[in-house]
Amino acid sequence: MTSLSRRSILRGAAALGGATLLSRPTFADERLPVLRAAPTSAQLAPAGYPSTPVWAYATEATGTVPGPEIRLGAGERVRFQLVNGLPQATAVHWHGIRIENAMDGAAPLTQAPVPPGDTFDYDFVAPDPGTYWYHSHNRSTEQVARGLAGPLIVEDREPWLGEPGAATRELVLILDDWLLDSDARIIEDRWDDLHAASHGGRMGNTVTVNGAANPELDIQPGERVRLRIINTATDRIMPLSLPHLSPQLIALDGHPITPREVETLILGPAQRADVVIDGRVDGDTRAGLLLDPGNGDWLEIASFVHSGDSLPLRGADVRPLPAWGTLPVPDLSYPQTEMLLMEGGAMRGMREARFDGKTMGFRELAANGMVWAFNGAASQMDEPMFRAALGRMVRLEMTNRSMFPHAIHLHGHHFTVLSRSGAANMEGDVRDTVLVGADETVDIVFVADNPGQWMIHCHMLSHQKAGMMAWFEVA
Ligand SMILES: [Cu+2]
Repeated sequence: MTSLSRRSILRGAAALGGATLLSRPTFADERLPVLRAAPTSAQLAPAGYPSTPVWAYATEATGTVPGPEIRLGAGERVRFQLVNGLPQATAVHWHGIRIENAMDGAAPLTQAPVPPGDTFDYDFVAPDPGTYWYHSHNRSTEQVARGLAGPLIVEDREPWLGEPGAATRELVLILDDWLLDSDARIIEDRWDDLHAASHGGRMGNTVTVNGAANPELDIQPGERVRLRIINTATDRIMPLSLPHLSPQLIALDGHPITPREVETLILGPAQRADVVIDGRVDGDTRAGLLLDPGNGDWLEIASFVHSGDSLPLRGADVRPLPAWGTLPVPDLSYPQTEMLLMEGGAMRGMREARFDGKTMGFRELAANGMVWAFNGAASQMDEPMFRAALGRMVRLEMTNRSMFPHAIHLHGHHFTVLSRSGAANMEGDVRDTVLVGADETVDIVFVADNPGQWMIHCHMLSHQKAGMMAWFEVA
């Protein structure tokens, strides 16, 4: 009975040109674990302040900020039924996962937004180990700012924790930025703030680590710990520092790198860094995770409290993470070259851009909520920025002709950063989101090996909403 009805469903899908054919049929009686998005509250501000009404993900009865940790092995499936308990339509994007297009959650490009009370089944393979996250990808300026984000951890392919030179323990640190009033309520009247959007975006006034203001984290003297740091803020670029903890960078955006010492680390919105730290053995009992809010003051946003027996120091050489082994190596000899020109924003602006099928001047664009453009078009969603044949090597030259940095994110792919303003990036870092500074040009290259329609946008979500959004097609 089931197989018969399945077969007729498949036949029906084939008659429609396969458009509705899922890569893996879902049985009607198969219940996926639920991931519910709904309003709740969370104690974000320090003790003494009221709790904050938020929107949160839940796999248990009550939602949490950040959302529950999803953890699985490389090559395993992520399977959830999204249940929308919000007063708005929503969708979940699985950031950095080289996912099948229909599961990307990039509403409205890859799926219709899920209306309040409705559901959507997500079922996909997470092929690559690393530190990822999931978040709302519909009205995301508002929905991510209200709390809809959580960690997605794909474990190392081979054992790493506990091996010689590796860490013995790991901590996931979700860094977020909230705009709160004096009663610790989210300030709700600035979702359409064009002034913020034309500058650095909707900046908060409270930075949390794992949903708390300046939490204390235990560490043993001499203990080597792997931090999986995720910037889930809508707009805040986070310069970070870990003084006295000998930080060494081991992965960026989930992708392993040759371990290297870091003084400061800059994480744009959506970027991740895996950092190994060594607990201090100098007798001091505290060390901090510091953030520069933009004025050169380094504020403590979490503290490491040392207690327990001293452990023998693990030595300066940090064991590299096991390689992915799954990403095609770009062949640079014959690339398809594409351009991405970023224009707009305060202090430079743009004379005109296309929007909604028309060429508009700056004032008319602003009246439509648009203050940024990619290649002379604001929020161009009718047609792709470029098309690439499946398997083609694409070189994308991204030029930022504005006064603000942008965090450019490609969906469905990771890319190698070739150069910044002509200077070769010797480290050859592979990322899914890259910061392009004011007046900077960043050259990236990737193999377009994942078929479908993929968004490319600024991950400063105020900028995305105000024009920095497009897509490319791999077919
Ligand atoms: Cu931007």
